[in-house]
Amino acid sequence: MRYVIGIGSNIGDSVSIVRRAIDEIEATFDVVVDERSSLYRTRPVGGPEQDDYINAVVVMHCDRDPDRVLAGLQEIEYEFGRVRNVRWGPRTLDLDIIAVDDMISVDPDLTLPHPRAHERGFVLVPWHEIDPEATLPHHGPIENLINRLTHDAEDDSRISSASPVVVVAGGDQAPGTST
Ligand code: A4P
Ligand code: MG
Repeated sequence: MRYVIGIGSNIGDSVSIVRRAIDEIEATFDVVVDERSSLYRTRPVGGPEQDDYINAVVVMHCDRDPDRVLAGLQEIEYEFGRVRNVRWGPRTLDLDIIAVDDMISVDPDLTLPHPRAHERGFVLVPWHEIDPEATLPHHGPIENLINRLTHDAEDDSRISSASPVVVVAGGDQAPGTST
């Protein structure tokens, strides 16, 4: 199965946390990720006033069932000290399953595709970087979804996450600063 995983952090050294989380994903599921996006600095969407996020998306192939993958991701979140309290509040690490092949699920414990992915630049833009042809079940090509976000964003906070600042292109390069 092909998994698209969204990664976010806005507490602590988020650039390092996101990179280490990708290493943990590879170790936990005994895979090498097929693709990893750049790291993006994005404005927070929803929730209380909080710091900018670092977001990234990875694609991996894994034989495990989605509920087992979700459990593994939640263990990694806890290893990084994630505490769940405020909905959409700040977090050291958030790992979401964005899509698994073309699977559709309405189970609240694991909704596929992720119920808000189609309207979130901080998911769509990094995903598009590594898979420009991707489509989201129910919603169509992610390229169209991004164009729609950008188009609607004249006075909408989503513009900042639809046009994020690329922080790091991967590797050992020091993070750049946002403009
Ligand atoms: N769950 C259901 N479907 C899924 C899925 N596809 N992937 C359930 C992962 N989890 C899924 O998640 C709550 C419950 O969702 C879990 O128990 C799981 O069984 P959570 O991670 O505990 O809580 P959360 O992340 O606070 O809630 P939620 O609704 O997942 O938040 P979102 O929608 O992920 O938003 N702004 C920027 N710029 N960047 C961000 O990364 N993230 C959020 C969180 C808000 N604003 C942001 C960002
Ligand atoms: Mg989450």
